[in-house]
Amino acid sequence: MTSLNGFWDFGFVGELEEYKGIEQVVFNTSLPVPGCFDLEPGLKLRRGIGAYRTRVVTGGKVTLRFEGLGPRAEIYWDGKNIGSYDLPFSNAEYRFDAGNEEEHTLIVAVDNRADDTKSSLFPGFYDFYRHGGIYRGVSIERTPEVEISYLKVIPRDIQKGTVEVTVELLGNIPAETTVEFSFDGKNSVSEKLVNGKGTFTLSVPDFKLWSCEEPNLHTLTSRIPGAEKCVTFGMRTIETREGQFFLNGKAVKLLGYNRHDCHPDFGYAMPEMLVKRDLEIIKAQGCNFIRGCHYPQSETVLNWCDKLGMLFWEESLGWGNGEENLVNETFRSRQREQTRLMARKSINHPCIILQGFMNELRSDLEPGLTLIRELAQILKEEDGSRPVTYACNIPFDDIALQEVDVVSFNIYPGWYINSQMSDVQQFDEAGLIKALEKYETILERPELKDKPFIISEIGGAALPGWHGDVRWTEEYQADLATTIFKHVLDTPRCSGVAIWMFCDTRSFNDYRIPSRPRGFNNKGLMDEYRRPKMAWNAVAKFLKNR
Ligand code: ADA
Repeated sequence: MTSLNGFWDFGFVGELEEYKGIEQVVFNTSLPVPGCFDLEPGLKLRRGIGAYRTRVVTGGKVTLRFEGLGPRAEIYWDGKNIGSYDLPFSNAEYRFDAGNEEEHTLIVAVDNRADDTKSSLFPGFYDFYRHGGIYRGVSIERTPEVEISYLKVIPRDIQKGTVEVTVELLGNIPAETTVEFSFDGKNSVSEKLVNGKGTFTLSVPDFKLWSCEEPNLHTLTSRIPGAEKCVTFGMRTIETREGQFFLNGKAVKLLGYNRHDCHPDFGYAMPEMLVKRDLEIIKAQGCNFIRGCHYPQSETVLNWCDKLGMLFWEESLGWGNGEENLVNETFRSRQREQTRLMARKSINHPCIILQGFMNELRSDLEPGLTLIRELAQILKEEDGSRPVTYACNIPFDDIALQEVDVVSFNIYPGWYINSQMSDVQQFDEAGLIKALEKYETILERPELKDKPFIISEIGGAALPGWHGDVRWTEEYQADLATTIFKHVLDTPRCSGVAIWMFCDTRSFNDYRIPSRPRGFNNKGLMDEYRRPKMAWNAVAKFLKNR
């Protein structure tokens, strides 16, 4: 596999010009890949086609891989269109004949203009910025005759140290193939694949459990003649019963934040050092949980969560999708495709203890209910070892909570009016608790009573440096956040919280501007440069002293 990361030629056609096709682009500069072109000087927050070009020496059958880009792109090889990319943030593969062994030209024309068609997964109005760029790594490899395309490891018995391993081959598949496995580079065992597939129960020698405190990892290497694949995994189990989560058989409460994998200077092309630092400061505060809002995550994020022992909720891309999307068959099939891709790419990460989809979809409507069923079914087919959920913002009207394993509510008492509190200006602790208890009555329904409940979003904004005792001040946010953590810890029926949110995040600067001062969603307990607001320090103190 050859990484194509590095400097690519770049040309831009702004949205005020008519875009006539890739031939029109003048490649007059260079930009880094991964990167977001609309954060470059001169192009900051501009909309249009950003075309990236590189040269690759290869030939014959190849596989080109993207770890994630957005919002959409057309891909050209030697001037010929070899595919479209329309699942923002998803990993994608393009298999094609590269031609003769020589230098070829690869162009990725990223389009960050608004696509407000009903089938779009990333339309104009989401509350996080639609950056244009190649967010994550790109690589290419010659496609072997037969390859190990999938290797899944599901921990089954953490007393005995057994895992269920599934292997899939792709290419010119023989009727029978011998596959050799080794854990941590030793102790080989052989098994037989029939028609390129097989599932086996294997024992991990000298295994150590993965937990938040001791995140031990193992590797599994699989080999067939001419191909090899190695994955990292952790020995841990995650179960839901009696309204709680059990990690390795022990009840665990999830305490943490929603985090956008985003930065004002890098967009979604987050440098690894910053990712690691974010996770470390969340952990150092005393938290154990992150909801990766609102799209499939990078390997960088998930690898570091594995390494640091951070529990993670991964979800497919969605934001408040209404009936117009939910009845659109292309939208639905894109959701299904993205959800399946996400489950398969992330299958071996021990950090993922919850899988979700479609933040705040209209779960009060029949097409919402049927899509929830379909997506939950896909996650169960691909995995089955992790609980499934979705973040619901209409708890009293929702008709689909029974379809998933975990009940998750996005609720904003103390911030948005209509959130079971009147329009408070000064912090009202008793009112907040009363409002939370009202939501919690929903959990008394018989069909929900054994499901864990988490508050998947809650919080309020503070403008950094704005002080006083009313809404929008750092003091108000600090009181709100500490009261919420306290309530979650004091309430056995509540199995966790992801505060909205870790740090301020760029949002749309058009018609959302009245509620998004500075062009940012300001509900972070840190600002966008990860400088703590009062609430961050107040929560840290509270969690240390509990
Ligand atoms: C929602 C949504 C978030 C964010 C938040 C807010 O519930 O899921 O993405 O927009 O509200 O800040 O209003």
